[in-house]
Amino acid sequence: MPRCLSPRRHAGLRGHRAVWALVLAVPLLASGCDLFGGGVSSARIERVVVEALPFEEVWDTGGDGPDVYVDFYNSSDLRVRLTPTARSAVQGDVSADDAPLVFRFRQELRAELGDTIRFEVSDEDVVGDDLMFTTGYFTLAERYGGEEAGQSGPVVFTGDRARVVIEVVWE
Ligand SMILES: [Ca+2]
Ligand SMILES: [Ca+2]
Repeated sequence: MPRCLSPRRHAGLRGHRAVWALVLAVPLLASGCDLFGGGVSSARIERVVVEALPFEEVWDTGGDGPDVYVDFYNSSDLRVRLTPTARSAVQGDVSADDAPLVFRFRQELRAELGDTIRFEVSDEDVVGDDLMFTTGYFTLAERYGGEEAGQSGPVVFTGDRARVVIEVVWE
């Protein structure tokens, strides 16, 4: 009788292969290697467009609108972690009529596809700013749709009466 692998043993080997693919992929992703085709391994964040938020809610006691700015957080880039936020300018006393609000950043923002990143939209106050919206942590790899290097496009986040678009150039 020939020596064959039992189906159970086969399944075990396939499982090992999947684990090894993961073990190899994680450091490659972290190093910014191009696993996605099109020569794309990172993205430049051009601007954030806040298309809709519940601006009419009472954000400030004075009865005027919120004073809105955007923060960028990158949890996996040591350089950025040491300087934990990149912040846009503030747009004061915003109402729904001012939307869409466009935010750019003083420093160039760039992320590898595998980096864990997050954006927050906040209302600036004298003490203790109010968080208006957060994308939560995500990776651009989760949002990459096979674009070519040099192509730009939107990464869209929605929530309760909220729509925030991160415009990136794939690199
Ligand atoms: Ca406030
Ligand atoms: Ca205000």
